[in-house]
Amino acid sequence: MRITNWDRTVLLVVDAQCGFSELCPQELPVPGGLAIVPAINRLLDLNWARVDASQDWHPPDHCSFYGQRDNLYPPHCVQESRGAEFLPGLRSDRFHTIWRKGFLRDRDAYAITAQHPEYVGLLQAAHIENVVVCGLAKNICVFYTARDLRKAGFHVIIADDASAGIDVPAAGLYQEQARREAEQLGILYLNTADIIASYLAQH
Ligand code: VGL
Ligand code: ZN
Repeated sequence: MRITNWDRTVLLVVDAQCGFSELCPQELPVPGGLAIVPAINRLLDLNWARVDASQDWHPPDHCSFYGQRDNLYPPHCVQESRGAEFLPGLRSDRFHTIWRKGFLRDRDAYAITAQHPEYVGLLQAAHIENVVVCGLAKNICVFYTARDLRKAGFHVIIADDASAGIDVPAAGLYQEQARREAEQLGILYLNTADIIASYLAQH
């Protein structure tokens, strides 16, 4: 598979935050979360039409936290806390826009599209055709983001080795299931090296 029209291709880095890594074991550590930084940085080195990032940004009493309404997750990515920071070494200076989400106590937003429905229209107005999605967690926020964008009509690629996932049985979220559903929707999984090869072939 070759990505064409690089001037119509966006990179979207999802929730590449300490709270989803081994650095915050009491939050939602995704195995291999820290290790995806070099691959994301290699993608960030390419010349994209836009580079967007989402950032989980919860109040301390967010409804998804243990003891709150939905009781699904340990407290994670609390506003202004270490867990909410981007992963160390991540070239976040390359982000054009950071889209915070999950900041309303009573509403969760896994995807940028859930919190910011105008994002799709913004991409359409810029004549974007392809979105490469990477980050954490591959089967949760990356998956829901990719799904929504695919349903909105974009070609969507998940950068496999620039993402890491985790099964969360309490929330009914499984890696295998997400991948199957994504592939059924026509979402492609490509490794960073293949994405870069495709880029170099056209530059
Ligand atoms: C996420 C669970 C709760 C994610 C965010 O970024 O994948 N997962 N909040
Ligand atoms: Zn969250």
